[in-house]
Amino acid sequence: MKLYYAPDTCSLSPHIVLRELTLAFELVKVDNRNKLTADGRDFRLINPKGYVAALELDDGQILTEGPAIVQYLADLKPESRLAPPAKSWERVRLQEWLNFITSEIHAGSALLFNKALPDAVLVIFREKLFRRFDYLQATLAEKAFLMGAFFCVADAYLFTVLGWCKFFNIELDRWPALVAYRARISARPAVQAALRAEASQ
Ligand SMILES: N[C@@H](CCC(=O)N[C@@H](CS)C(=O)NCC(=O)O)C(=O)O
Repeated sequence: MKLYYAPDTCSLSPHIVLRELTLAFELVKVDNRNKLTADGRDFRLINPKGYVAALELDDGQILTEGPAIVQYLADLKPESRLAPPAKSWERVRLQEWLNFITSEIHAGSALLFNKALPDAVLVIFREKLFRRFDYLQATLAEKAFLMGAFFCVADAYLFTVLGWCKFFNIELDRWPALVAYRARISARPAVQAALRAEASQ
């Protein structure tokens, strides 16, 4: 498998999952500005959507969309318990979290990268995001990870998108459970390895 990624982006989530599962994979860096891969190919020919993450399977198929990729990966090694079994009620709960993260936190944060937006609009988006953080604070004050006691693929995703707060000068201290949650996940060897690998390429 090959993971097409760009540093400091949402592709860190499937990257962490690949390492948590100890699956064999190759990392291919993408320059998101010129849409070229590190080996000089046009990334839009690999993923016509033009964004990371994209996972190339050994049979050549390309899978996109972070929530789909991480579930596909977790199902390759169900014994890892990174996702509850398909068709279980718990799996629906996982999908509820993945959808919340992708539509409310990931998409909500991505807007803040837009330098063309006037400050008054950014304030509105920030406040909306903060209400989502309030909800996460209440949830994670009660449990170590989103699904309870065990780390799951949604935690890799939430960890990734919360990491962007540093780019927006958002201090997470206002949500102490989120600070503790990030620290807990950051200490995982697979997470450290993913961050090191992305920094060194
Ligand atoms: N819906 C996609 C969104 C992926 C996405 O937003 N990728 C960003 C990085 S976090 C990107 O590569 N943006 C570059 C672009 O859109 O040109 C997913 O959830 O995987």
